[in-house]
Amino acid sequence: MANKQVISGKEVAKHNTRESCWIIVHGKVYDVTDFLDDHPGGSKIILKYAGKDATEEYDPIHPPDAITTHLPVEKQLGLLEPDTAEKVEVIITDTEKARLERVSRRPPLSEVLNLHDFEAVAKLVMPEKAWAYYSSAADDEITNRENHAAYHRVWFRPRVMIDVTTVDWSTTVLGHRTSMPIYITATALGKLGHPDGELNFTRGAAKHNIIQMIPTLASCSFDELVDAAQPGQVQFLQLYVNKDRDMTKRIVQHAEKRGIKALFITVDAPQLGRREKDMRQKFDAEDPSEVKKTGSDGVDRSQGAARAISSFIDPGLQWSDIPWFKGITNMPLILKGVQRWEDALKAYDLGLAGVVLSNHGGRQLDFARSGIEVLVEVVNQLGKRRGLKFPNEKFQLFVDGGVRRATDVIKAVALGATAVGIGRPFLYAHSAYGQEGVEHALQVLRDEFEMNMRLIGAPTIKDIVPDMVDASHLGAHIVAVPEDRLYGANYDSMQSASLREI
Ligand code: 173
Repeated sequence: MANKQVISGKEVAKHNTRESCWIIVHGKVYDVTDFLDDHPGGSKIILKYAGKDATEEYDPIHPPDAITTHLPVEKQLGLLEPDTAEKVEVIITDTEKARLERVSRRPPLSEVLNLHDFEAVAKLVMPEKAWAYYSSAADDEITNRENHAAYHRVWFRPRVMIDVTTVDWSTTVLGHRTSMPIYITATALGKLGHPDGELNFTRGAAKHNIIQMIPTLASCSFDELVDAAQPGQVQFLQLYVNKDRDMTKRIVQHAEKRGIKALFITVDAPQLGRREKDMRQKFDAEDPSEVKKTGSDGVDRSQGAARAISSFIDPGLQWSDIPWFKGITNMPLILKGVQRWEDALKAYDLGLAGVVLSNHGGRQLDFARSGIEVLVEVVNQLGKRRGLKFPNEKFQLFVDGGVRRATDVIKAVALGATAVGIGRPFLYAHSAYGQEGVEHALQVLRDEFEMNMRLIGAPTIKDIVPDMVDASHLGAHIVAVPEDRLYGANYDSMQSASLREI
C-alpha cells in the first residue's frame, strides 16, 4: 500500500456509518464510503463491518486484490496498528451450531468410496450458501443433469484375454506428463468451501502428479498458487477476458512469466447464467429491496453474487480477437466452452492448440449438449474435413462436465479426448476434508483407473480406442437405463418460490 501511515483500531471504529465508512482487510485500512453503492454484493454487507475488520467475510468471495483494484489509492488509508481492531461480534446461529455438529460427525475418508460420497458429505457439512453456489446450475438445470446422464448412454465393448498384469493410465496433456488423463479444472471462489481455497488443489495435484487449471476468479491470488507449486509441477490458467484488454494482457504475460504452460480462454460466459439456487440464497439472506438495487455502475445485484462479480467479463470477445492473443503470448491457446463442431473447426483453422468441449458444468446455457456428445461430432467432422485423427498431439480435445468415475474418463478417451476436466467433485472433496479430501479423491480415481483398465482389456491409454465403446445412442436424449442412485440421491432438487414467514 502506498500509504504507510499507521491507524489505530479506535480511529477506524469512529468511521462506522454510511456517511463515513472505513473497513479493515488484511491489516489495511480502507475508506469505502464512496464505494458502498457500487459494491457488487450490496452496501448492507459492508456496513455490517463499518469501522471493523472485514477480512473473514471478505476472503472467500473476493480475489485478494479486488479491493485495491477497485478503490482509488487515496482511499487506501494506511496500516492498522496491530491487534487494535474492534472485534466483530460473532453470533453463532442455531443453524450454524447444527452444521458444526455435522462437521464433527463426518465419516472418515476410509469410508468415502467414490466421488459421489464427497458430494453427499459436502452437502451435509457445507454452509448452505457455499453449497448453493457450487451446486447451482443454469435455469432448470437440465444440462447440469444431462452432463452426467450422457455418460450412461456410452457402453463398453471390452476385450478379453489381454495381458493386463500391469496397466498404465498415465499420459501427456499438451506435452506434459500427467499420472491420469484428468486435470483439476478451474472453479471460482474456492474459499467458500475451505479456508485454504485453491491451495488444496495445488497441493493435492502435486502429490498425484496431476495438472491444475488456475481460475481467473480464484479466492487465492494467482501468485500464491504458483508459489505453492512444487518444482516442475504443471499449471494452466483459465482466463476470463476483461473489457480492459490491457488488464488481460498484464494477466496473460504475468502468467507466462511465472511458468504457466497453457491458457484456456473461457468462451461460454459472455454473461453469467441464471443460477436460481444461488439467487434464492441471496433473497433469503438479505432484504430483497437492498439486493435488487442497481449501483451507479449499472450492475444488477439481484442475481446472486457470482453474477455481480463477473461484470468485468467482455461480452464483445470474438474470433477476430484471436490474433491479438497470439501476439501477446507464446503459451498454447485453448478455447474453453466450445459446443459445436463448426467452432472447433474454426479454432483448429486459426492454429489454436485445442478446445474444451464444455458447457461450464451446466451453469451457462441450459439445453447446451454434454461435452461427451459434442466430442463425437467434433471427432467425426474434423476427421472428415481436415483428415484429423484423435487423440491428436497438435490439436487436443478436452471435455468436462458430469464426470464422476474413471469409467466416464475412459469413455471420453476412447472417443478421442486427450483428457477430461473435473471441477465440482474436487470442490466438494476440499470443502468436506480440505487437502486430504482432494488427495483422497485423486486416489479413488487412481484405483478406479487401475481396475477398469484391466476390465476393459487396455494395458495403456493408447489401447483405449473407439471400438472399445458403443456410443451409437449418445445423441438420443432418452436414458432408458437404470438411474444412477448415488448421483440421484445427491442431486439437489430445485425449489419453487414459497410464502414468506410472517
Ligand atoms: O461458473 C461460475 O460460477 C463462474 O464461472 C464465475 C464467473 C464469475 C464470477 C464467479 C463465478
